[in-house]
Amino acid sequence: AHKCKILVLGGGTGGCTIASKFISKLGKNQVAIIEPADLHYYQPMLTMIGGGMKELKEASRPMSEVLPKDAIWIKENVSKIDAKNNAVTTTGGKRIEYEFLVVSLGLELRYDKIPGVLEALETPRSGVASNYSPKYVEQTYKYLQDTNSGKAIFTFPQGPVKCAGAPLKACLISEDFLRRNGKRKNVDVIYRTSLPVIFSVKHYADKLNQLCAVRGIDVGFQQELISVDSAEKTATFKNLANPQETEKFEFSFLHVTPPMSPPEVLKTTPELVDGAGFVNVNKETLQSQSFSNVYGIGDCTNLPTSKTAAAIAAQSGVLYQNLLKDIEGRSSEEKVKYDGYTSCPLVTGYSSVILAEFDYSLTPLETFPVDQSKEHRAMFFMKKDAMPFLYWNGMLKGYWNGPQFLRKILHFGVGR
Ligand code: FAD
Ligand code: UQ1
Repeated sequence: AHKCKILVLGGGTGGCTIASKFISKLGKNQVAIIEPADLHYYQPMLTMIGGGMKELKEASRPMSEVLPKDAIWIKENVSKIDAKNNAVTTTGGKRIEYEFLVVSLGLELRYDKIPGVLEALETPRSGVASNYSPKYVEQTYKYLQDTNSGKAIFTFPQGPVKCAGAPLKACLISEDFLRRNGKRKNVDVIYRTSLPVIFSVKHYADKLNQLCAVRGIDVGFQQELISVDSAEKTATFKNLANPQETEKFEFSFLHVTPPMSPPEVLKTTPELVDGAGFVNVNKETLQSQSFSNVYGIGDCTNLPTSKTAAAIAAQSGVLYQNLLKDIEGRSSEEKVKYDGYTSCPLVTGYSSVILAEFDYSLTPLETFPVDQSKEHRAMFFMKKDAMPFLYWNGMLKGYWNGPQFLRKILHFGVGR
């Protein structure tokens, strides 16, 4: 069996960020990462690719160039986590023992849960696309260009999703595209969400509802996509408030946000997860509720905040401090606390963003001294041009813990 000090499961946003921080602190070979993928995707760019503002090749880099050079990269899938014995098994049959474990396995996309969706995504010229997967994101812009009439429909599934603003961003960008290309009057733009609200934070929800009304977007709540027929080009929705009631649309264009679930492999350790299968962590310290040498970060955890890379930036600073205390035998010291900070740059078109930022209390926690619930042009360029740079060169290298320090400077120490 291999032995390592810190073992990180997953080399995505959370895993890579944490691995970099500990490699900088502890040095060569003190961290091992299990990650099977060849490419690391900057997922927030997928929204921009769907709108034709970026190309797919800009969103990924080879995993080998992204993971910290001094870490041990095990290019395999985790097949079992044996937390009671401080060991993890890979699909290739390796057994790796650890002193400390960080779980950052992300979310699984479950297009398969809605009958007809996978088939439609795979059928040429189906008009069905999805920004959530690098495999289907290029279809969004392509099919959007092909749409000249009929209905363009955007969905939001039941259950947890990452970047809960992304389904609406897809809708707003597409609507702007159709408008700018003189096709808007011939296309109905329809947004159907399983949620009872457009956004979880009222401060932003009010503005978003207003925006949709002004732009003539037909918004429907508690409407879940339950099937797609790619031959007929129809999508059927269930009214969650009255489950016998369904509504069937013929579409020209359909953007699907898939249901998502925590990785299957987590189920191999029932003690590690909550009832829904998410890594069960203390919401302030990020330490596992069951194993004191295990931490969780990002989308695979049950942290009750919106699942974003921005949230992970803030989480990574907290996790690092707290785990370092454990490693250095300072476990009795008071732990640092995560406040639930998360951010979602709501791209509302080709030149504007509403920059939502909030915490566990669902009240705004804004960095900039302007009303961020309004559309801003500068925020659009921050999202499009500054964020990717910050992600690759700052965050993944372990140097970005979120904008908290900036907020404090810009607010002169006054307010939250
Ligand atoms: P991931 O980055 O998904 O990493 C999980 C890793 O685990 C993957 O590399 C995977 O290969 C690996 N893995 C899975 N199973 C196994 C296994 N069995 N063994 C080993 N490894 C495994 N966030 C923002 O902050 N702002 C945005 O504007 C934004 N927009 C988004 C738009 C879209 C369309 C999407 C999809 C996401 C967006 N996000 C945004 C969310 C953000 O990208 C995620 O929250 C973040 O990347 C999650 O990081 P993670 O480390 O938890 O998971
Ligand atoms: C952020 O920190 C982050 O992580 C790198 C993102 O993911 C890409 C974001 O989208 C945003 C908005 C932030 C927050 C940063 C600032 C400067 C408000």
